[in-house]
Amino acid sequence: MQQKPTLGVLHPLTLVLEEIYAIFAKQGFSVGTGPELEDEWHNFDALNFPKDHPARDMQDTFFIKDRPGFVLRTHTSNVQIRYMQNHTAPLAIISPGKVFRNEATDMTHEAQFHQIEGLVVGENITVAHLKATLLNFLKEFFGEETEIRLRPSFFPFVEPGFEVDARVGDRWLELGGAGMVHPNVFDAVEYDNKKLTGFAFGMGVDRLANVKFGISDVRYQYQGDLRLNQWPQK
Ligand code: YSA
Repeated sequence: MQQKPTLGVLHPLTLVLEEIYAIFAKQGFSVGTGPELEDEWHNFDALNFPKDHPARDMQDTFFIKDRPGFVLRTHTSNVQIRYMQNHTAPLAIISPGKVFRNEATDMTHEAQFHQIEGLVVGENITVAHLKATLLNFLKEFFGEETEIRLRPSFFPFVEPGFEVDARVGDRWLELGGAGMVHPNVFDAVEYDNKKLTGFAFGMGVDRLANVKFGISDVRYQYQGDLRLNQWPQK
């Protein structure tokens, strides 16, 4: 007798990314992509990280021995630069992808993980648009009762900059960073920083997936354990 094959299921990260695309598509966002092996100019310089500035250490970079000047991208913010170099404003994009950091791993940190970047540029774009966009996304993703909190923070490529927290159930979760695009970033891509303003954000997709599926450890996402699709485990 022929045995019926067991069908596979989609990985939690795939499911979460598909949901994220669908939510942002409704708000008019396109999807941009960029390379994982990136030159330092796109990963750092154009994003207003001064050379030898300690901010470059914030991200525990993997430098490439055989390709001087190249790194494994430490964030998806490199796509902001690549997209603006090839498109005129107004624009609204999200950009998902793998990023890499040479850091000690624990239940909330992996050396390879996923981020989703967002960038909106136009005339008269304000922090209010940033907050409304994030709140709208998080309410659709986690539920109508979700609240959002922006805490002052520093990223070289935004001013002002924020940490983004969401209250899901009775827990406040740290989801990522955000802010208003720094005028030096517009200079780097030859955008008119007198006329244009914009906001950007970057969130950790693995942490979004873990909260959504009740997965307790970010490292489980990459271990090929088929029990992952049965979370939350009883
Ligand atoms: C900030 C401002 C902007 O205008 C645009 C983007 C950003 C985010 C910035 N590029 C960045 O990477 N910030 S971050 O280092 O704080 O990482 C963002 C999120 O990625 C974190 O909040 C967390 O959810 C996730 N993350 C960071 N390191 C991680 C990780 N997830 C898993 N493993 C790690 N090692």
